[in-house]
Amino acid sequence: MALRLYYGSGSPYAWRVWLALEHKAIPYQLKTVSFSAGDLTKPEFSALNPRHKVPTIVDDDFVLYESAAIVEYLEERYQSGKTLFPGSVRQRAVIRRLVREADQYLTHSMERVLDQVLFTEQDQWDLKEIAVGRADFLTELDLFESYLRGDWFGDGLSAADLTIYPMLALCLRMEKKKPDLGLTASIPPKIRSWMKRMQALPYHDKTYPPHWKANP
Ligand SMILES: N[C@@H](CCC(=O)N[C@@H](CS)C(=O)NCC(=O)O)C(=O)O
Repeated sequence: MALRLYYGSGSPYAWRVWLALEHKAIPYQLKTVSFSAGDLTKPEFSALNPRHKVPTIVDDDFVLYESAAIVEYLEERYQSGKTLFPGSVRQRAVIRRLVREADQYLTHSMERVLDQVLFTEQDQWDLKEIAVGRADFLTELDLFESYLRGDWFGDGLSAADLTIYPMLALCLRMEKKKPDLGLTASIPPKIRSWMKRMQALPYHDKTYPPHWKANP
């Protein structure tokens, strides 16, 4: 049976895994869950992931959650398609470091803004919290800009790119709800060009969050 990916539209973590499956040309079945319908707390899903989060994969009888761990698993388990960790031992270590940095620091700043703009009623937005999160996020972007020396974050397209891109795309998407966030205008130049390369990937449009496609 094909590997199953439990996916939620708009989740940058689930998008990362979907991109990884496409990059490695691994056959998969996409099981889209609905956050609003409470699918993640239903018994069938809770039995797979006690944290009630996507992404979660089921590969034969093996269940795994946490996007970074899933991506590492896919790399080791499947030799198909292209590698997600190109380069030497040291270059691969840097890719892992970048994934950790994105998950730890970039995500933290992103979530400060996200919790307000996407998950709080507009009349209750804490504008100071948004401003602090936004400033942190831009500081992080500058650091990531300095990491980008060639076309990709690693020695070739890697797990680092597939981790960072969905996070940035989600941040820019927040401007739909709060246009004066001014994030798009503040993206540093190398990251701006890199985002265009990501958008040109053959599987970018296929994996673009369906509800964003429906409401561009
Ligand atoms: N550290 C986790 C984060 C996963 C996560 O937070 N997923 C969110 C969607 S972006 C989720 O499923 N949230 C549902 C909930 O918390 O109820 C990973 O990397 O997979």
